[in-house]
Amino acid sequence: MSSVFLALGSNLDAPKQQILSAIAALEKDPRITVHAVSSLYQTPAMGPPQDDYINAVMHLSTAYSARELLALCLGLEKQQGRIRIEPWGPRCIDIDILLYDDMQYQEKDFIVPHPGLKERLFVLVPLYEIAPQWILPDGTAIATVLQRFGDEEITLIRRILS
Ligand code: PH2
Ligand code: MG
Ligand code: MG
Repeated sequence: MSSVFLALGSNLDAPKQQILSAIAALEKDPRITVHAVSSLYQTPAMGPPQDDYINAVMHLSTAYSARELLALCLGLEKQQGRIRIEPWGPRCIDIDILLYDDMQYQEKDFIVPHPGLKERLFVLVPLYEIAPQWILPDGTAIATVLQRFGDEEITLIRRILS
């Protein structure tokens, strides 16, 4: 079994419901055991001007390989009606693999850990909530990464539902 953290994000078509549906679908999968789900956070959009996002992070164990899990996540996005228009544009659901064990993998279509992990407070804050002691594959603690950000920025990541 592998230990995985996923990031979920939505800012279209009832974002809160989109996140909860994706979590429910993952919980139902017989090859996935969910250990923890963060609170839901309302976060300012990174990228072109658009509505705020709802973001969350979950921790699970799975028998799926990283590639299998990626395919599953993309399938769930499709099932929930995601249409890819612009790279950083609004989306009804985005499910990203943040960490897969201590894997460090870099291909054109798939990079683990997620390349934005250390720069995105909308990922770091929920990740820290459920895994405050976690060490990233490069040896950095999540807590240390978070310390680089100011309190003002961090307060923009608003917990809305625990
Ligand atoms: N996802 C993006 C682009 N910008 N901004 C926030 N706040 N949350 C996201 O999940 C997000 C984003 C592309 O994946
Ligand atoms: Mg994605
Ligand atoms: Mg993403």
